[in-house]
Amino acid sequence: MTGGPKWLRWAAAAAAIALIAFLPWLAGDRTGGGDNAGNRASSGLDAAEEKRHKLAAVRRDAEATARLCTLECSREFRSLGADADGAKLRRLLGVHPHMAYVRIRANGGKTTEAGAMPMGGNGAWEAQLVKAESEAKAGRTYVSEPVRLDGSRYIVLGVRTADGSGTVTGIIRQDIVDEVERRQQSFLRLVPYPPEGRYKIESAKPNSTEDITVRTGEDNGAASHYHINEAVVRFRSVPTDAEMRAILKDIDGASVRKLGYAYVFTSRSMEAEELIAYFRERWNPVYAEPHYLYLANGLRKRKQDAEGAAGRPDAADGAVKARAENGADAIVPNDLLYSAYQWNLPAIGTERGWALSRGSDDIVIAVLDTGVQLDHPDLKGRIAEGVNLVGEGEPEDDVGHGTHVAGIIAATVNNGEGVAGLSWRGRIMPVKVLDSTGSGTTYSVAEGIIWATDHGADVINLSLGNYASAEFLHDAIRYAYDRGVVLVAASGNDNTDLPGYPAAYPEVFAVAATDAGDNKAPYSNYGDYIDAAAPGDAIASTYPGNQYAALSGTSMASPHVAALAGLIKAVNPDLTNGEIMDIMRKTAVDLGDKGRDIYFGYGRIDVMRALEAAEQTANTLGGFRLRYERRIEALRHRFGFGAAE
Ligand SMILES: [Ca+2]
Ligand SMILES: [Ca+2]
Repeated sequence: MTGGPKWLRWAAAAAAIALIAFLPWLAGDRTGGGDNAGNRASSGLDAAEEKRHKLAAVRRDAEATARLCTLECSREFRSLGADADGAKLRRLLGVHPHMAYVRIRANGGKTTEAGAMPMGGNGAWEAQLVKAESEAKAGRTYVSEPVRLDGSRYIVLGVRTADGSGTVTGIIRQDIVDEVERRQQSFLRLVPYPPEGRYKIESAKPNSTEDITVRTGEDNGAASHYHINEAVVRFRSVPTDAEMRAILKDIDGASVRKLGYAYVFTSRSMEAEELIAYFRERWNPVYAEPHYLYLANGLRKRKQDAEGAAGRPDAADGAVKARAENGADAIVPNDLLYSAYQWNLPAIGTERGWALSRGSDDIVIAVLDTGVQLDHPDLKGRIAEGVNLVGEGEPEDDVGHGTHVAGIIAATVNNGEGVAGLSWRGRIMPVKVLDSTGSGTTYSVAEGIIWATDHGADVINLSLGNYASAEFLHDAIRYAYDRGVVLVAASGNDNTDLPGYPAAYPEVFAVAATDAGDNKAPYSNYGDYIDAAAPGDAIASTYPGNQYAALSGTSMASPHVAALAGLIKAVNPDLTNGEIMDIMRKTAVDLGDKGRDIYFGYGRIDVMRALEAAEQTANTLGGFRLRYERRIEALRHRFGFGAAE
């Protein structure tokens, strides 16, 4: 999945600030935003309370993830018949490597098994399995208490097959629960993240290189991270070869990389501060700045079978039940985990919105993140060509964050399995800009934004951020915005009003997180740059290893908005990115203090209201001529013909 010639032009060089995925955060008690409005310095939680909320969120996410895992495995077990042979069982274990051992006992007594009991098996496992079989035979689902063994967590599960022909029992490895807990501690920044020194990066006060030390997760709230020996420079005119040689000599240069308008210089001996001073004194640049680190907070358009442009529901979508709700039709999908866990979709009017549109095959939403599990069964057919900008090979997810974000947008709806995404149609473009630690540089993020734009993304989701504003990143944002892309970003998980970037750039739609009671999520960042809020608490979605996990964080809120932007564009492809953002703001449900406020922006997004507004523009955006002109204009922006830079 590498790019074409256009990409090579951008890739000719290299650079670096780090962005971190804003991962999961927490929920719990209701903390109303309204009564705190006007208090810019605090959202009413002190550090200890914030930490307590975050720990509770991590615990809840882990527990919910264990339940999702158990429920999915039960479904797989139940769907087996007692006549399934060993080969079929082994295939099941191949798809679900967390199923360590499975056996079927037919009513007649015939036994089929696959896999191996952990630690070679012993009497304790056998006793649990026999108990599970006896419960299952009586028609009860059996789930054991978690068993800890050799660093892993297991449960024993037993069910009766759906056709009543026998029982299926097994030993399930639930390492995903520990992993979610561990990752969430980083993403909610309960622990210092990323580890100091990982990239030769020091923590700094925002927009300065004054060193501070990050000792606790709390310190992250005021920290930026940058490369010690690097600086990003945009010159007023492109340096000649001779000038570039002189610069490299002056700075004891190890390398220089170019992306877009900027250069990233690496010195063998000079530190960022000295490098910046040198460039400012000698070269009068547009800007010279540190190369920051960003942290997770979380083209080709291949035409699939065609459908109406607006993706209107049709009979081919199958067994979806409609129910009357507030006078409008609502659509309830059959995905296994939907009704019990996906509070976030009905909470924002998604079910009623689907009666208006379920998306379009033409829409591509880029997920700039840790990659995506490309063959996850609930994302099958929903992945467009992507790219890995932080390593070799495919943009596979080695963290979990990106796969979770992708599922919120596009997990296959109404396939009886796993979860439902917000859009039934359209595809995810996986752009891996964060590495196995969940962090990436300004360079990789800027590179990802430009790559996605050049390869046809309609929307870019950025569940990542840093408290430093980098002109270098802002250039890339403007590049995408000027070409019609809708950019959506998470505000961050430090419960601070310090503006985070890219969310706080004016071209970017900034998303705060709410819980199931429409309260501000205790961890969610806030400020006057927030555009809207979306659900971020205990959100169920896809996870690597063909699994499902519940995570919390503004990283989970942002993809709800990215998906909505895609649905709006499906309803009316002629809308500009600015108009799509306006529709999402104007149709948001006001929360907290009346009108726009620092916790919810314009309010919590509403899919139904937004799609209704988009339909109205489709009906009134007068006539063929205007539409024709807009399409030409959009093409001109996208491909640059005749455009002024
Ligand atoms: Ca599904
Ligand atoms: Ca409000």
